Amino acid sequence: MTEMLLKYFRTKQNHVESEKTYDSQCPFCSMQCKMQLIEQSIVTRKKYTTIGLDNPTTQGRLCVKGINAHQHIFHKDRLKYPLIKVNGEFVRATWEEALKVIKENIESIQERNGKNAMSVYGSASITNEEAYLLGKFARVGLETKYIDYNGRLCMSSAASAATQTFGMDRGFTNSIGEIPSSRCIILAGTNIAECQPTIMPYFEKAKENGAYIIAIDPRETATTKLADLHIKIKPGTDAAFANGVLKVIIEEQLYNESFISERVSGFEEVKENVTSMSFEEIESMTGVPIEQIRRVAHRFAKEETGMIFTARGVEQQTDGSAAVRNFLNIILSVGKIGKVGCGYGAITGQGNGQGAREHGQKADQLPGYRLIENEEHRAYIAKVWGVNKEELPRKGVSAYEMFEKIHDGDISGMLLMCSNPIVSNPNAKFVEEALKKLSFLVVVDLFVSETAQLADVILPASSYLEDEGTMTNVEGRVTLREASYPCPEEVKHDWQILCEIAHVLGKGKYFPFKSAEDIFNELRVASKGGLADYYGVTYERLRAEKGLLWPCPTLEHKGTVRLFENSFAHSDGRAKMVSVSNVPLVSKDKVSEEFPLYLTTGRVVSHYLTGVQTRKSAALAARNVESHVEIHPITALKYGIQDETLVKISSRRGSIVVRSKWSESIRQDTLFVPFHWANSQNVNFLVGSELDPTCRMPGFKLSAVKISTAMDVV
Ligand SMILES: Nc1nc2c(c(=O)[nH]1)N[C@H]1C(S)=C(S)[C@@H](COP(=O)(O)OP(=O)(O)OC[C@H]3O[C@@H](n4cnc5c(=O)[nH]c(N)nc54)[C@H](O)[C@@H]3O)O[C@H]1N2
Ligand SMILES: Nc1nc2c(c(=O)[nH]1)N[C@H]1C(S)=C(S)[C@@H](COP(=O)(O)OP(=O)(O)OC[C@H]3O[C@@H](n4cnc5c(=O)[nH]c(N)nc54)[C@H](O)[C@@H]3O)O[C@H]1N2
Ligand code: SF4
Ligand SMILES: [Mo]
Repeated sequence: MTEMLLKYFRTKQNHVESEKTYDSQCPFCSMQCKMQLIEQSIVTRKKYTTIGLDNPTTQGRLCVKGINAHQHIFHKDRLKYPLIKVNGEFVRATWEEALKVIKENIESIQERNGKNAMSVYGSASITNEEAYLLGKFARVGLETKYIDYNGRLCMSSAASAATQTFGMDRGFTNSIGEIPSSRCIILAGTNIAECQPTIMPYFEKAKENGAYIIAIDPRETATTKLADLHIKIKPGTDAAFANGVLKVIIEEQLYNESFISERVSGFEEVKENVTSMSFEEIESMTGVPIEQIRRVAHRFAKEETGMIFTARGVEQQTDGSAAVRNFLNIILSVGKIGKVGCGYGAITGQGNGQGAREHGQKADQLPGYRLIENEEHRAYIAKVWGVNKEELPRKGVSAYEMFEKIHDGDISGMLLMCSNPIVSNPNAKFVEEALKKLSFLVVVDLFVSETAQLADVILPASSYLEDEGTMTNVEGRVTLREASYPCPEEVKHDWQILCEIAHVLGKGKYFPFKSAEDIFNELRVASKGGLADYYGVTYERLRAEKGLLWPCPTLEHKGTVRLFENSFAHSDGRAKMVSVSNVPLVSKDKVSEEFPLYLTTGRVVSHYLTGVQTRKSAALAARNVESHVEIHPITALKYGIQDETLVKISSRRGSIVVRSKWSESIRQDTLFVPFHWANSQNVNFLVGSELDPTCRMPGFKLSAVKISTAMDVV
């Protein structure tokens, strides 16, 4: 028997004929865990395993998505050559054919309807080099003002809040390693345990060190379990909650007078605002007892150190930007910033959610956080790009508003790179109709996503294993993603694709790049002197120093670990507090007799965004094969909903059918549906089109809905 076993293992081992390893970074969230793919050749097949690699941010950890990331890359449905739609069917094409169709269509659209009739929709899952190049491609290659990207749906509230309050937006004001030194941590609308799992040890360590952790979420989650105090807030009322905390801090004189007088403006205005409010009003709006509000204020103000983190629960609201500013007001009022263990963190979402919002993909932006409407900024970038300042287009509109422009007839062509907007945008039916109206749509993707199905041309892009480039992670650390796996068949890198399209459009001289590093070296110069200054960052340094936190303005500069130690980024050096109303400027969807429940949306650990990638991964798909609605059993009984049955959820905009999941962890007035599934399970059919007036963020986290068993309504 032993001999048989030995023989079995020996033969099994012998089967491994060769082994190769490839270093990369996970294609999913902002932690950007460093990883290695091990490829073993075993007689007729290949075996793949992913392991974590040590690095300063994630220290070799991986979560379930990272461990299984390679599965979608080797999936049979991966796009391997260009496709052109002929009579409604996709047919295989050569790159020459695809580029010819693209050239003819873009030229004819722009001749007919002007340069701005073409648009570009980008992504924060591409590298810094590609995000930078996409901005340049729109302004110089297509000469259109219409470019925006999926980060508008993700980071725009936090970004605009930090810019307005601090004068500058880098998600984390401190390095991630400072979290364990914080004595009081507020986690507002973030589910890090499922969404950035490898960050958890920093918070666990803080807790071991005695930190008091407060989590604000309408649901109990794996994250709220870590907390000492869970504030089970009514969705959409974080701004009012923060006003309550400020009111206690101000009325009980827990604020830091010297910090305010030396480093802050606007305090008096905030004081007046919260003094005019009543605790009763705040309690009834938020559903949070005054006692809890008081406990938060006391703890945060009195502990030696404290940090606040926000994510999409607070931010994806039509007053998301104001709500974040109100949390920043709390930090400023007690002077907890610019010191060890004191600061703010917007928990960035996508892999390059930070870097992709800095270098010109946004409608109003040029590289290095420069502004497209600022004459000096235009002049500087025009010079770097070798064009006339006057030739640079002006600012365009936000992601969702581009779909409105299509309906209005202003935009008739789009190049879409690395996004699936008919699943991820609010008012999804309207977005789908817009894309169908386009006379020409090019989609660059790894797969034929739901959106790609509507394209005229689909171009196959390389993945995280194949495409080298830099990504700026959750803490603002620029990292070099090594990637050396060969591109399958005719797949090309996103940056190569942009260069090739620019060439056929006669703009090749502006896009002479032969490698990602070439592009990075131009980005360095373009960002020089801007707020997000990468000039001192080089590939060589990134390899040697394991990443650098920006701003890093010179080759000798060590990178900036902690921001705002002595002054803020506004010209007077002060942070700007601002008074925030409990009632948002753009009214939120209201519950009524017909639509009596709040719906909020978000994520589960095993799937990523619209699920195009993770639904292709057998190990991940098996964990959640379909969508679901979390519903409190008492609410379920009220509406006759059994556990594990199909239910219909409707809002004023549409309906979906998903499976019920009873859970006592959610508020009785609230439902939760993840957004990783399409078609009849696409929760964005329910979400409305109202946008935050400051940053144009949609209100993904709040809709008024009704629920019934699917049978009742069929
Ligand atoms: N597994 C997984 N990880 C991911 C992603 C993914 O799709 N899947 N996506 C990545 C991306 S791009 C992003 S942006 C991040 C998102 O990361 P998170 O923002 O942490 O994720 P969400 O689940 O969208 O929302 C967080 C929490 O907000 C709560 N919430 C809902 N409404 C409210 C409210 O009104 N107030 C408060 N205080 N809380 C509320 C929800 O119950 C939820 O638990 O995750 C990244 N990581
Ligand atoms: N209801 C609701 N809706 C939401 C949210 C929510 O919480 N609730 N969250 C919002 C947020 S935070 C975000 S970030 C958005 C994101 O939503 P989307 O922008 O739609 O993002 P993905 O689903 O990741 O789509 C990425 C597409 O690009 C492809 N892809 C992956 N890697 C590459 C690459 O390297 N190159 C190219 N060319 N293609 C690639 C994938 O196959 C996929 O089809 O969704 C938003 N929508
Ligand atoms: S999904 Fe995020 S936490 Fe998980 S392995 Fe990838 S980068 Fe790391
Ligand atoms: Mo996101």
